[in-house]
Amino acid sequence: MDLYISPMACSLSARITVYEAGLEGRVALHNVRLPDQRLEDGSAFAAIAPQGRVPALVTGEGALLTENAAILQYLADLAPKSGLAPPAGSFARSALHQWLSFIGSELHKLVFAPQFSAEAPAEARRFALDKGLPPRFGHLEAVLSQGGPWLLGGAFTVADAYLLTMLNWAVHLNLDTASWPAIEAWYGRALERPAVQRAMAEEMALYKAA
Ligand SMILES: N[C@@H](CCC(=O)N[C@@H](CS)C(=O)NCC(=O)O)C(=O)O
Repeated sequence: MDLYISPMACSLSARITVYEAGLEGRVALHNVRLPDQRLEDGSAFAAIAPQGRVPALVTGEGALLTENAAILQYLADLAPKSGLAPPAGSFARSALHQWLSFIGSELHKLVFAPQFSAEAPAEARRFALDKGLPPRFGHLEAVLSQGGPWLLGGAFTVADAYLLTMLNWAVHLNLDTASWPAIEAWYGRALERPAVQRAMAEEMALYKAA
């Protein structure tokens, strides 16, 4: 199957998932140049994924799957023993879904997406950081300081992989995260994982070369 991603975007979480799950032999990774919506061979990304957003996954049967939350769970389910997603039907699986939704809507789109949009007015960016971020990171901080080490407790899941991309962006934006020590500690733990280090090193190299 084919996975379409772009360096240091939210799709980094899908690359991490591929490495955490040991799926390298089953999933081919393709780099998408988001600014011109082209693949590395110059062809149009829209021919694969008409919405033009990463990640996008094309299964061996040729079916297109979009939306990070769906793709991450699909990949995790290919390697159930990895523990990257709890079994379908369990409460823990719904808790995973809860975190993927929280990260995708409350953090990714509400807080961080405006920071990287050339069209977002400065006031919208400021509002997202000043009013949007603190209560949401506050919620995360409370959960991580009472539980952990990972979002769902003992096992690193695809929700942690997705959250990592948010923290990478926070660092990139030079946000002061000192008020959220449990989040900082969680980020430090995540960065120690070999799959995370490998994925980050590869994507940083691609990002700098772009
Ligand atoms: N709702 C989508 C959003 C994905 C998304 O926003 N991807 C960004 C990169 S982090 C993207 O492809 N942006 C390019 C664009 O919107 O033109 C998901 O959860 O997968």
